[in-house]
Amino acid sequence: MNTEMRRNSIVVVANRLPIDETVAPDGVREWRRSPGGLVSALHPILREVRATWIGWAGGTGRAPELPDVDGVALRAVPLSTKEFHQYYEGFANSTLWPLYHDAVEQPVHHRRWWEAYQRINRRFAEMTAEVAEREALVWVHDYHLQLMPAMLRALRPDVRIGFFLHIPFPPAELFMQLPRRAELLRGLLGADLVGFQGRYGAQNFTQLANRLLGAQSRYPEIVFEGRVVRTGAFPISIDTAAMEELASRPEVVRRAAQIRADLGGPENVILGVDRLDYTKGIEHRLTAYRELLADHTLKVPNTVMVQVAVPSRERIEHYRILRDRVEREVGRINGEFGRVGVPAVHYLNQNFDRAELAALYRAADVMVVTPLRDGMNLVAKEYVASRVDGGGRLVLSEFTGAAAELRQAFLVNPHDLEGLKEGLLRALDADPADASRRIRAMRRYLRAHDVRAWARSYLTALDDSGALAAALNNG
Ligand code: ADQ
Repeated sequence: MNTEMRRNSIVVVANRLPIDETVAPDGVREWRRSPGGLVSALHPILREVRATWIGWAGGTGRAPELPDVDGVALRAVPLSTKEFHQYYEGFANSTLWPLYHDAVEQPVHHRRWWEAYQRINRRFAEMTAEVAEREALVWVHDYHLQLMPAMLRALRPDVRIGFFLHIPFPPAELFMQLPRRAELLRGLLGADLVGFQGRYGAQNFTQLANRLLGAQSRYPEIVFEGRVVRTGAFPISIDTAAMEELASRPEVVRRAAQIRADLGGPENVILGVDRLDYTKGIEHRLTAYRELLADHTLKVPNTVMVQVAVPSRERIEHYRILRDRVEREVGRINGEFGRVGVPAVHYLNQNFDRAELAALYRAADVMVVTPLRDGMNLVAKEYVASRVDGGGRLVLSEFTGAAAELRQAFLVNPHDLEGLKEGLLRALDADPADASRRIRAMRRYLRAHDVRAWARSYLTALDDSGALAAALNNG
């Protein structure tokens, strides 16, 4: 098979398939493409080639047979209830997730979890080996599947393997805490290209390969077991044009006005939108807001805050504790500073559709994004792109990947409570002309650096034949 042919076939491997099972009111079950996320990012690319997506469909027990989604074949990997607990909630989300996010919560280690992680990675590798065409491109995503590249290489040395990590890759001091650190690193080094959100991650990885495995490395290349492994920074982005289009719709503009009216027509609306996760710094921003109310710098009902927190991973202890703490803080703020009919914080623990999110973004004078550590943070990018009116101000934590790109945001260190309060006030008090100049500059940046540009740059680096890049440029 010639090179031109082989690059016309791609396998995407991610823990989750890009679909959700929905149950209609009449009880009929059907699979729908998940909104947003990777699948929209990859859609324009997957359309041009023969594509298969391998991942978990969400339930436990037997894997369902799935229909193609927009021309992409889907293959479900089964997980038992025990495997879900040990591999997904356990090793992925209670060991790796906290450790890779600066250990802001204590990582939990269990040997059983590691065994399950190995077993599930092998299952993903075997299914990929079975479906990948000869010399296909395989693109593996995220921390759930770090052992998979090397396992796949052993089974299918002909395929070209890319890995992309969506979350931060930690510095050596933290990574070295992992009991099975060398194996994890060897797993990743099975790839031809290991991509990170930022340069720090790529450099941490390169140094560790050298220190732990004695690999010869000169950034961005690592020579390991006689092969060259490339690494690099590929900051992910959003579908900027789609966000702009959505935010410009008359019904979204009307809805944004309605939201402001429902909030009592305040002068300032401060907004937070996050998955309910302890890395997102939700409590830090609530505390900053409470103190600004307490010293009368801000007043209800002139200023109100809306905090949207999507429930996530609620069976894990850390998450349950966080939810209680956030709810207690919201209750405290409302108890002290709310008025009858006018809460100081509107707390919404729900999922919203894209149009409602866009309306919230457009209704907010100030968006506060304060993670203690975040690989990228797409919410910050979505907010900026939705401000087609040139309004809005973004307060952004320095510890997000997005901060390296959205330089015109009001950057803050969320650990520094005084600094966070000051950042909020700087944003609220900014001269409208200055605020609008900042938003416009960031919007320009996001137009040039959208999710398609991200996927194209990653796949161009992965595909040594150049054939895929040519197809993408024509497409
Ligand atoms: P996440 O930690 O999930 O992603 P983020 O990048 O902010 O964080 O993405 C969250 C997504 O969920 C956004 O697209 C947002 O619109 C959506 N969302 C948030 N609240 C919602 C709600 N109430 N209803 C519906 N949708 C909601 C991980 C990493 C990030 C990295 C991404 C992509 O932790 O650092 O940016 O992957 O690589």
